[in-house]
Amino acid sequence: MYLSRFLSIHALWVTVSSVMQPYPLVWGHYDVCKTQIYTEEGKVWDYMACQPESTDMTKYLKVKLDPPDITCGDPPETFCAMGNPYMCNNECDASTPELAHPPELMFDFEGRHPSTFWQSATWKEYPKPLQVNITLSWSKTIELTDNIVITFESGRPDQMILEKSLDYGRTWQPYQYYATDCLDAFHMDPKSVKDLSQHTVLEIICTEEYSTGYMTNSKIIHFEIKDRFAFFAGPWLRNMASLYGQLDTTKKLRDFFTVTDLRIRLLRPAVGEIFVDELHLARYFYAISDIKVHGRCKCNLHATVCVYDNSKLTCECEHNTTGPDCGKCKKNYQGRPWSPGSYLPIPKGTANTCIPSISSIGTPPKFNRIWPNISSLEVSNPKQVAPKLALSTVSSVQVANHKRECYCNPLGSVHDRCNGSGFCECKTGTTGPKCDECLPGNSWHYGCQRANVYSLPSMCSEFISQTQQLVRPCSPGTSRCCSQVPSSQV
Ligand SMILES: [Ca+2]
Repeated sequence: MYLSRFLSIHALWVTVSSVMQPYPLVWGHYDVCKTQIYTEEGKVWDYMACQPESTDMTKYLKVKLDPPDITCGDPPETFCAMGNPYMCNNECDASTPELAHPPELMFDFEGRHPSTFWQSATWKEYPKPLQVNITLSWSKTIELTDNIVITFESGRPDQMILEKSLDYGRTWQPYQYYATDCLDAFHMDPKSVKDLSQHTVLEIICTEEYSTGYMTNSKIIHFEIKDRFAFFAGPWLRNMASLYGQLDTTKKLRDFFTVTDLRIRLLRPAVGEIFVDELHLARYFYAISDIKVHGRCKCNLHATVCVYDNSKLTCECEHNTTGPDCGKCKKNYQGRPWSPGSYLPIPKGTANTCIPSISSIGTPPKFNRIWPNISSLEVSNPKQVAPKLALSTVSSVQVANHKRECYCNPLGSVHDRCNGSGFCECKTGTTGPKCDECLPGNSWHYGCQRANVYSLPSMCSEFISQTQQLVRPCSPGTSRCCSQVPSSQV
Protein backbone atom coordinates (compact mmCIF):
# COMPACT_ATOMS: atom_id res chain seq x y z
CA MET A 1 0.00 0.00 0.00
CA TYR A 2 2.70 2.40 1.02
CA LEU A 3 4.96 1.38 -1.80
CA SER A 4 2.35 2.10 -4.43
CA ARG A 5 1.72 5.53 -2.93
CA PHE A 6 5.44 6.11 -2.86
CA LEU A 7 5.81 5.16 -6.51
CA SER A 8 2.95 7.37 -7.59
CA ILE A 9 4.70 10.29 -5.92
CA HIS A 10 7.77 9.35 -7.91
CA ALA A 11 5.82 9.14 -11.14
CA LEU A 12 4.54 12.65 -10.55
CA TRP A 13 8.03 13.91 -9.91
CA VAL A 14 9.32 12.19 -12.96
CA THR A 15 6.85 13.85 -15.29
CA VAL A 16 8.14 17.20 -14.07
CA SER A 17 11.77 16.28 -14.60
CA SER A 18 12.54 13.25 -16.66
CA VAL A 19 16.01 14.38 -17.62
CA MET A 20 18.71 14.72 -15.04
CA GLN A 21 20.73 17.84 -14.35
CA PRO A 22 24.30 18.45 -15.54
CA TYR A 23 27.19 17.25 -13.41
CA PRO A 24 29.60 19.86 -12.05
CA LEU A 25 32.56 20.44 -14.34
CA VAL A 26 34.99 19.82 -11.49
CA TRP A 27 34.37 16.11 -12.05
CA GLY A 28 35.62 16.34 -15.62
CA HIS A 29 33.82 17.01 -18.84
CA TYR A 30 32.16 14.18 -20.73
CA ASP A 31 28.90 16.10 -20.82
CA VAL A 32 28.67 16.27 -24.64
CA CYS A 33 28.61 13.25 -26.97
CA LYS A 34 29.39 15.07 -30.19
CA THR A 35 29.98 18.51 -31.59
CA GLN A 36 30.14 19.92 -35.10
CA ILE A 37 33.53 21.07 -36.33
CA TYR A 38 34.73 22.56 -39.59
CA THR A 39 37.35 20.73 -41.60
CA GLU A 40 38.60 20.96 -45.16
CA GLU A 41 35.75 18.65 -46.05
CA GLY A 42 33.17 20.98 -44.47
CA LYS A 43 31.06 20.55 -41.35
CA VAL A 44 31.52 17.15 -39.72
CA TRP A 45 30.70 15.58 -36.36
CA ASP A 46 33.47 15.23 -33.83
CA TYR A 47 32.55 12.46 -31.37
CA MET A 48 33.56 12.37 -27.71
CA ALA A 49 33.12 10.08 -24.73
CA CYS A 50 30.12 11.20 -22.69
CA GLN A 51 28.20 10.24 -19.57
CA PRO A 52 25.05 11.29 -17.70
CA GLU A 53 25.46 13.58 -14.75
CA SER A 54 25.47 12.33 -11.21
CA THR A 55 22.20 12.77 -9.39
CA ASP A 56 20.13 11.65 -6.41
CA MET A 57 19.35 8.06 -7.38
CA THR A 58 16.82 7.49 -4.57
CA LYS A 59 14.24 9.14 -6.85
CA TYR A 60 14.39 6.16 -9.18
CA LEU A 61 14.56 3.16 -6.87
CA LYS A 62 12.05 0.62 -5.68
CA VAL A 63 12.29 -0.38 -2.04
CA LYS A 64 11.44 -3.81 -0.64
CA LEU A 65 11.45 -4.91 2.98
CA ASP A 66 11.97 -8.45 4.18
CA PRO A 67 10.10 -9.61 6.18
CA PRO A 68 7.41 -7.57 4.42
CA ASP A 69 5.36 -7.04 7.59
CA ILE A 70 8.26 -5.81 9.73
CA THR A 71 7.19 -2.14 9.69
CA CYS A 72 5.72 -1.07 13.05
CA GLY A 73 2.10 -0.09 13.65
CA ASP A 74 0.09 -3.16 12.64
CA PRO A 75 -1.07 -3.78 15.34
CA PRO A 76 -0.27 -0.43 16.98
CA GLU A 77 2.44 -0.53 19.62
CA THR A 78 4.30 1.81 21.90
CA PHE A 79 8.06 2.04 21.99
CA CYS A 80 10.42 3.36 24.60
CA ALA A 81 13.49 5.57 24.58
CA MET A 82 16.77 3.67 24.40
CA GLY A 83 18.31 5.60 27.28
CA ASN A 84 15.25 5.44 29.55
CA PRO A 85 13.11 2.27 29.45
CA TYR A 86 10.32 4.02 31.39
CA MET A 87 9.90 6.74 28.79
CA CYS A 88 7.41 4.91 26.57
CA ASN A 89 5.19 7.67 25.23
CA ASN A 90 5.79 7.12 21.50
CA GLU A 91 3.22 5.25 19.51
CA CYS A 92 3.35 3.65 16.06
CA ASP A 93 0.02 3.08 14.32
CA ALA A 94 0.00 2.22 10.62
CA SER A 95 -3.66 3.22 10.24
CA THR A 96 -3.08 6.80 11.44
CA PRO A 97 -0.97 8.86 9.02
CA GLU A 98 0.50 11.02 11.80
CA LEU A 99 1.66 7.92 13.71
CA ALA A 100 2.67 5.69 10.79
CA HIS A 101 6.30 5.06 9.80
CA PRO A 102 6.19 3.55 6.28
CA PRO A 103 9.33 2.84 4.17
CA GLU A 104 8.91 5.85 1.87
CA LEU A 105 9.82 8.11 4.80
CA MET A 106 13.44 6.98 4.28
CA PHE A 107 13.47 8.83 0.96
CA ASP A 108 11.28 11.93 1.44
CA PHE A 109 12.65 15.44 1.67
CA GLU A 110 14.41 15.97 4.97
CA GLY A 111 15.14 19.37 6.37
CA ARG A 112 12.07 19.93 8.44
CA HIS A 113 11.88 19.02 12.12
CA PRO A 114 11.20 16.56 13.45
CA SER A 115 12.52 14.05 10.92
CA THR A 116 10.19 11.62 9.20
CA PHE A 117 11.31 8.01 9.42
CA TRP A 118 10.62 4.36 8.75
CA GLN A 119 10.49 2.22 11.87
CA SER A 120 10.48 -1.52 12.47
CA ALA A 121 8.42 -3.40 15.02
CA THR A 122 10.13 -3.71 18.42
CA TRP A 123 12.20 -6.71 19.53
CA LYS A 124 9.34 -8.29 21.45
CA GLU A 125 10.19 -11.80 20.24
CA TYR A 126 13.66 -11.73 21.80
CA PRO A 127 15.82 -13.89 21.78
CA LYS A 128 14.71 -14.61 18.19
CA PRO A 129 16.90 -12.22 16.16
CA LEU A 130 15.29 -9.00 14.97
CA GLN A 131 16.57 -8.86 11.40
CA VAL A 132 15.40 -6.76 8.46
CA ASN A 133 16.61 -6.61 4.85
CA ILE A 134 16.00 -3.33 3.03
CA THR A 135 16.53 -3.83 -0.72
CA LEU A 136 16.89 -0.86 -3.07
CA SER A 137 16.50 -1.77 -6.76
CA TRP A 138 17.06 0.32 -9.87
CA SER A 139 16.56 -2.35 -12.58
CA LYS A 140 19.51 -0.65 -14.28
CA THR A 141 23.25 -0.59 -13.79
CA ILE A 142 24.28 2.60 -12.05
CA GLU A 143 27.67 3.96 -11.08
CA LEU A 144 27.98 5.36 -7.57
CA THR A 145 29.62 8.78 -7.39
CA ASP A 146 29.25 9.81 -3.75
CA ASN A 147 29.03 8.27 -0.31
CA ILE A 148 26.01 6.18 0.59
CA VAL A 149 24.68 7.81 3.76
CA ILE A 150 22.13 6.18 6.06
CA THR A 151 20.69 8.26 8.90
CA PHE A 152 19.23 6.35 11.84
CA GLU A 153 16.56 7.71 14.10
CA SER A 154 17.10 4.81 16.48
CA GLY A 155 20.55 3.91 17.74
CA ARG A 156 22.82 2.71 14.95
CA PRO A 157 22.65 -1.08 14.71
CA ASP A 158 25.08 -3.30 16.59
CA GLN A 159 25.48 -5.44 13.46
CA MET A 160 24.77 -4.57 9.87
CA ILE A 161 25.99 -5.55 6.39
CA LEU A 162 25.69 -3.39 3.32
CA GLU A 163 25.53 -5.55 0.20
CA LYS A 164 25.46 -4.92 -3.54
CA SER A 165 24.25 -6.77 -6.59
CA LEU A 166 25.43 -6.38 -10.17
CA ASP A 167 22.85 -8.73 -11.63
CA TYR A 168 19.48 -7.31 -10.56
CA GLY A 169 19.41 -9.04 -7.17
CA ARG A 170 20.23 -12.55 -8.34
CA THR A 171 23.58 -12.68 -6.54
CA TRP A 172 24.90 -10.47 -3.75
CA GLN A 173 28.32 -9.49 -2.52
CA PRO A 174 29.14 -7.71 0.74
CA TYR A 175 30.14 -4.06 0.36
CA GLN A 176 30.97 -3.32 3.99
CA TYR A 177 30.41 -4.82 7.45
CA TYR A 178 29.42 -2.64 10.39
CA ALA A 179 29.53 -3.78 14.03
CA THR A 180 30.21 -2.61 17.57
CA ASP A 181 32.57 -5.59 17.75
CA CYS A 182 33.77 -6.79 14.33
CA LEU A 183 35.69 -9.76 15.70
CA ASP A 184 32.73 -11.01 17.69
CA ALA A 185 30.10 -10.36 15.04
CA PHE A 186 31.90 -11.27 11.79
CA HIS A 187 35.29 -12.72 12.82
CA MET A 188 36.96 -9.77 11.14
CA ASP A 189 39.51 -7.30 12.44
CA PRO A 190 38.06 -3.79 12.58
CA LYS A 191 39.34 -1.43 9.90
CA SER A 192 38.64 2.00 8.57
CA VAL A 193 38.68 2.99 4.90
CA LYS A 194 41.57 5.28 5.81
CA ASP A 195 43.62 2.13 6.56
CA LEU A 196 43.30 1.13 2.89
CA SER A 197 45.50 2.19 -0.04
CA GLN A 198 45.41 2.21 -3.84
CA HIS A 199 46.38 -1.45 -3.75
CA THR A 200 43.82 -2.53 -1.17
CA VAL A 201 41.01 -0.16 -2.15
CA LEU A 202 38.71 -3.04 -3.13
CA GLU A 203 39.10 -4.85 0.19
CA ILE A 204 35.82 -5.51 1.97
CA ILE A 205 36.24 -4.31 5.54
CA CYS A 206 34.39 -4.41 8.84
CA THR A 207 34.25 -1.03 10.55
CA GLU A 208 33.38 -0.13 14.13
CA GLU A 209 33.34 3.58 13.36
CA TYR A 210 29.59 3.81 12.98
CA SER A 211 28.21 1.41 15.53
CA THR A 212 28.63 3.06 18.88
CA GLY A 213 25.00 2.74 19.90
CA TYR A 214 23.10 5.57 21.54
CA MET A 215 26.06 6.90 23.50
CA THR A 216 27.15 9.29 20.76
CA ASN A 217 25.13 11.96 19.06
CA SER A 218 25.91 10.79 15.56
CA LYS A 219 23.16 8.88 13.81
CA ILE A 220 24.90 8.46 10.48
CA ILE A 221 26.48 5.50 8.71
CA HIS A 222 28.60 6.02 5.60
CA PHE A 223 29.77 3.80 2.81
CA GLU A 224 32.80 5.77 1.75
CA ILE A 225 32.89 6.19 -2.03
CA LYS A 226 34.77 9.49 -2.02
CA ASP A 227 37.50 8.26 0.33
CA ARG A 228 38.10 5.42 -2.10
CA PHE A 229 38.14 7.83 -5.09
CA ALA A 230 40.64 9.94 -3.13
CA PHE A 231 43.28 7.19 -3.31
CA PHE A 232 43.50 8.02 -7.02
CA ALA A 233 42.24 11.60 -7.31
CA GLY A 234 43.80 13.11 -4.18
CA PRO A 235 42.10 14.26 -0.97
CA TRP A 236 40.11 17.02 -2.68
CA LEU A 237 39.33 14.89 -5.73
CA ARG A 238 41.08 17.43 -7.94
CA ASN A 239 43.00 14.91 -10.00
CA MET A 240 39.99 13.20 -11.54
CA ALA A 241 42.10 12.43 -14.62
CA SER A 242 44.02 9.94 -12.53
CA LEU A 243 40.83 8.32 -11.24
CA TYR A 244 39.25 8.18 -14.69
CA GLY A 245 42.44 6.65 -16.07
CA GLN A 246 42.26 3.90 -13.45
CA LEU A 247 38.55 3.33 -14.02
CA ASP A 248 39.25 3.03 -17.73
CA THR A 249 41.86 0.34 -17.41
CA THR A 250 40.82 -1.59 -14.27
CA LYS A 251 37.60 -3.49 -14.69
CA LYS A 252 37.45 -4.56 -11.04
CA LEU A 253 37.68 -0.96 -9.89
CA ARG A 254 34.89 0.12 -12.25
CA ASP A 255 32.74 -2.82 -11.20
CA PHE A 256 33.32 -1.99 -7.54
CA PHE A 257 31.41 1.26 -7.89
CA THR A 258 28.73 -0.23 -10.17
CA VAL A 259 25.48 -1.71 -8.81
CA THR A 260 21.99 -2.62 -9.90
CA ASP A 261 20.73 -3.09 -6.33
CA LEU A 262 21.80 -2.37 -2.77
CA ARG A 263 20.74 -4.33 0.29
CA ILE A 264 20.97 -3.08 3.87
CA ARG A 265 20.94 -6.09 6.18
CA LEU A 266 20.06 -5.02 9.71
CA LEU A 267 21.16 -7.96 11.87
CA ARG A 268 21.00 -6.70 15.45
CA PRO A 269 19.54 -3.45 16.74
CA ALA A 270 21.41 -1.05 18.98
CA VAL A 271 21.37 -2.39 22.51
CA GLY A 272 23.63 0.16 24.13
CA GLU A 273 24.55 -2.23 26.92
CA ILE A 274 26.25 -5.57 27.18
CA PHE A 275 23.03 -7.44 27.89
CA VAL A 276 19.60 -7.08 26.39
CA ASP A 277 17.08 -5.80 28.97
CA GLU A 278 14.42 -8.46 28.54
CA LEU A 279 11.91 -6.60 30.67
CA HIS A 280 11.92 -3.61 28.35
CA LEU A 281 12.15 -4.97 24.82
CA ALA A 282 10.19 -2.02 23.44
CA ARG A 283 13.49 -0.09 23.62
CA TYR A 284 14.99 -2.10 20.77
CA PHE A 285 14.03 -1.47 17.15
CA TYR A 286 15.39 0.04 13.92
CA ALA A 287 14.40 3.45 12.63
CA ILE A 288 15.87 5.16 9.54
CA SER A 289 15.04 8.72 8.57
CA ASP A 290 17.10 9.12 5.41
CA ILE A 291 19.14 7.19 2.82
CA LYS A 292 21.30 9.00 0.29
CA VAL A 293 22.56 7.32 -2.87
CA HIS A 294 24.21 9.46 -5.54
CA GLY A 295 25.23 8.03 -8.88
CA ARG A 296 24.67 8.02 -12.59
CA CYS A 297 23.27 5.63 -15.15
CA LYS A 298 25.95 3.42 -16.63
CA CYS A 299 25.83 4.12 -20.36
CA ASN A 300 29.34 2.94 -21.31
CA LEU A 301 30.33 6.53 -22.12
CA HIS A 302 27.85 6.62 -25.01
CA ALA A 303 25.12 8.91 -23.57
CA THR A 304 24.70 12.09 -21.55
CA VAL A 305 21.00 11.62 -20.91
CA CYS A 306 19.29 8.93 -18.89
CA VAL A 307 15.50 8.98 -19.01
CA TYR A 308 13.12 7.69 -16.34
CA ASP A 309 10.04 6.52 -18.16
CA ASN A 310 7.48 3.93 -17.15
CA SER A 311 9.35 3.33 -13.88
CA LYS A 312 12.46 2.45 -15.88
CA LEU A 313 15.83 4.13 -16.36
CA THR A 314 17.23 3.99 -19.89
CA CYS A 315 20.28 5.59 -21.49
CA GLU A 316 19.54 7.75 -24.54
CA CYS A 317 22.33 6.25 -26.59
CA GLU A 318 24.52 8.17 -29.02
CA HIS A 319 27.48 7.08 -31.16
CA ASN A 320 25.19 4.68 -33.08
CA THR A 321 24.83 2.46 -30.02
CA THR A 322 21.69 1.01 -28.49
CA GLY A 323 20.44 -1.04 -25.50
CA PRO A 324 19.61 0.02 -21.92
CA ASP A 325 23.34 0.60 -21.19
CA CYS A 326 24.31 1.45 -24.83
CA GLY A 327 25.99 -1.93 -24.77
CA LYS A 328 25.81 -2.77 -28.46
CA CYS A 329 25.93 -1.22 -31.92
CA LYS A 330 22.72 -0.25 -33.68
CA LYS A 331 21.53 -2.33 -36.57
CA ASN A 332 23.50 -1.50 -39.70
CA TYR A 333 26.26 0.06 -37.56
CA GLN A 334 28.30 -3.03 -36.92
CA GLY A 335 31.24 -2.17 -39.16
CA ARG A 336 33.52 -2.92 -36.22
CA PRO A 337 32.95 -4.56 -32.85
CA TRP A 338 31.16 -2.53 -30.21
CA SER A 339 33.32 -1.15 -27.45
CA PRO A 340 32.67 1.24 -24.57
CA GLY A 341 33.86 4.81 -24.82
CA SER A 342 37.08 5.67 -23.04
CA TYR A 343 37.80 8.49 -20.59
CA LEU A 344 41.20 8.80 -22.24
CA PRO A 345 42.65 11.07 -23.36
CA ILE A 346 41.39 13.55 -20.76
CA PRO A 347 39.23 15.63 -21.04
CA LYS A 348 37.36 14.58 -24.17
CA GLY A 349 37.99 10.86 -24.10
CA THR A 350 37.39 8.59 -27.07
CA ALA A 351 33.89 7.87 -28.33
CA ASN A 352 34.57 4.51 -30.01
CA THR A 353 31.60 5.23 -32.24
CA CYS A 354 29.90 2.33 -34.01
CA ILE A 355 30.50 2.67 -37.73
CA PRO A 356 28.21 1.69 -40.60
CA SER A 357 28.29 -1.92 -41.63
CA ILE A 358 30.30 -2.92 -44.66
CA SER A 359 27.93 -1.73 -47.34
CA SER A 360 28.88 -3.88 -50.28
CA ILE A 361 27.76 -7.08 -48.60
CA GLY A 362 25.16 -5.92 -46.13
CA THR A 363 25.37 -6.38 -42.39
CA PRO A 364 28.38 -8.39 -41.23
CA PRO A 365 28.14 -10.56 -38.14
CA LYS A 366 28.66 -8.92 -34.75
CA PHE A 367 32.10 -10.25 -33.91
CA ASN A 368 32.03 -9.14 -30.31
CA ARG A 369 28.74 -10.88 -29.57
CA ILE A 370 29.30 -14.11 -31.38
CA TRP A 371 30.14 -17.08 -29.25
CA PRO A 372 32.24 -20.03 -30.37
CA ASN A 373 31.11 -22.89 -32.56
CA ILE A 374 29.74 -20.59 -35.21
CA SER A 375 30.63 -23.26 -37.73
CA SER A 376 28.21 -25.61 -35.99
CA LEU A 377 25.28 -23.38 -36.93
CA GLU A 378 25.10 -25.26 -40.21
CA VAL A 379 25.01 -22.40 -42.61
CA SER A 380 23.81 -24.49 -45.51
CA ASN A 381 23.57 -21.83 -48.12
CA PRO A 382 25.59 -18.80 -47.17
CA LYS A 383 24.07 -16.72 -49.92
CA GLN A 384 20.64 -16.83 -48.33
CA VAL A 385 19.43 -14.27 -45.87
CA ALA A 386 18.38 -16.96 -43.39
CA PRO A 387 21.83 -17.74 -42.00
CA LYS A 388 22.19 -14.15 -40.87
CA LEU A 389 18.91 -14.38 -38.96
CA ALA A 390 20.07 -17.63 -37.44
CA LEU A 391 23.27 -15.99 -36.28
CA SER A 392 21.48 -13.15 -34.54
CA THR A 393 18.92 -15.46 -32.95
CA VAL A 394 21.52 -17.77 -31.49
CA SER A 395 23.55 -14.86 -30.27
CA SER A 396 20.67 -13.31 -28.30
CA VAL A 397 19.63 -16.64 -26.79
CA GLN A 398 23.16 -17.24 -25.64
CA VAL A 399 23.40 -13.78 -24.15
CA ALA A 400 20.15 -14.41 -22.24
CA ASN A 401 21.42 -17.73 -20.90
CA HIS A 402 24.65 -16.15 -19.91
CA LYS A 403 22.85 -13.54 -17.84
CA ARG A 404 20.72 -16.10 -16.06
CA GLU A 405 23.44 -18.63 -15.29
CA CYS A 406 26.33 -16.20 -14.86
CA TYR A 407 28.35 -17.24 -17.88
CA CYS A 408 31.36 -15.26 -19.00
CA ASN A 409 32.45 -14.77 -22.56
CA PRO A 410 34.56 -17.90 -23.08
CA LEU A 411 36.96 -16.07 -25.38
CA GLY A 412 37.48 -13.07 -23.12
CA SER A 413 37.56 -14.66 -19.67
CA VAL A 414 39.81 -17.09 -17.86
CA HIS A 415 36.88 -19.33 -16.95
CA ASP A 416 33.57 -19.54 -18.75
CA ARG A 417 31.61 -19.17 -15.49
CA CYS A 418 31.64 -16.47 -12.82
CA ASN A 419 33.90 -17.01 -9.84
CA GLY A 420 32.61 -17.42 -6.27
CA SER A 421 32.09 -13.67 -5.94
CA GLY A 422 29.88 -13.59 -9.01
CA PHE A 423 32.46 -11.92 -11.22
CA CYS A 424 34.00 -12.97 -14.51
CA GLU A 425 37.78 -13.06 -14.46
CA CYS A 426 38.94 -11.35 -17.65
CA LYS A 427 41.99 -12.14 -19.73
CA THR A 428 44.60 -9.47 -20.44
CA GLY A 429 43.21 -6.69 -22.58
CA THR A 430 39.61 -7.67 -21.86
CA THR A 431 37.06 -6.00 -19.60
CA GLY A 432 33.30 -5.66 -18.98
CA PRO A 433 31.02 -7.61 -16.63
CA LYS A 434 31.17 -10.61 -18.94
CA CYS A 435 34.69 -10.00 -20.31
CA ASP A 436 33.31 -9.24 -23.74
CA GLU A 437 34.70 -5.71 -24.05
CA CYS A 438 38.19 -4.59 -25.00
CA LEU A 439 40.37 -2.15 -23.11
CA PRO A 440 41.72 0.84 -25.07
CA GLY A 441 44.38 -0.20 -27.54
CA ASN A 442 42.79 -3.64 -28.02
CA SER A 443 40.34 -4.95 -30.55
CA TRP A 444 38.10 -7.96 -30.55
CA HIS A 445 39.35 -10.91 -32.55
CA TYR A 446 38.49 -14.19 -30.83
CA GLY A 447 39.14 -12.33 -27.58
CA CYS A 448 40.82 -8.98 -27.15
CA GLN A 449 44.11 -8.55 -28.96
CA ARG A 450 46.47 -5.64 -29.08
CA ALA A 451 45.32 -3.37 -31.88
CA ASN A 452 48.35 -4.07 -34.05
CA VAL A 453 47.62 -7.82 -33.93
CA TYR A 454 44.04 -7.44 -35.07
CA SER A 455 44.06 -5.01 -37.94
CA LEU A 456 40.91 -3.93 -39.68
CA PRO A 457 41.48 -5.90 -42.86
CA SER A 458 41.16 -9.16 -40.95
CA MET A 459 37.52 -8.33 -40.23
CA CYS A 460 36.84 -9.17 -43.83
CA SER A 461 38.80 -12.41 -43.57
CA GLU A 462 36.82 -13.32 -40.48
CA PHE A 463 33.60 -12.57 -42.27
CA ILE A 464 34.69 -14.81 -45.10
CA SER A 465 35.58 -17.70 -42.82
CA GLN A 466 32.34 -17.48 -40.87
CA THR A 467 29.91 -17.07 -43.72
CA GLN A 468 31.76 -18.75 -46.57
CA GLN A 469 30.72 -15.83 -48.74
CA LEU A 470 32.63 -15.34 -51.95
CA VAL A 471 34.22 -12.10 -50.86
CA ARG A 472 37.72 -10.78 -50.31
CA PRO A 473 39.24 -7.56 -48.98
CA CYS A 474 38.73 -4.89 -51.65
CA SER A 475 42.41 -4.00 -51.52
CA PRO A 476 45.31 -4.75 -49.20
CA GLY A 477 45.09 -2.72 -46.01
CA THR A 478 41.37 -1.93 -46.13
CA SER A 479 38.48 -3.33 -44.15
CA ARG A 480 35.95 -3.25 -46.99
CA CYS A 481 34.88 -6.58 -48.37
CA CYS A 482 34.20 -6.93 -52.05
CA SER A 483 32.46 -9.63 -54.04
CA GLN A 484 34.96 -11.93 -55.69
CA VAL A 485 33.05 -12.07 -58.94
CA PRO A 486 32.49 -10.24 -61.09
CA SER A 487 35.55 -8.11 -60.44
CA SER A 488 34.14 -5.24 -62.47
CA GLN A 489 31.64 -4.54 -59.70
CA VAL A 490 34.35 -4.17 -57.07
CA1 LIG B 1 12.65 11.06 6.13
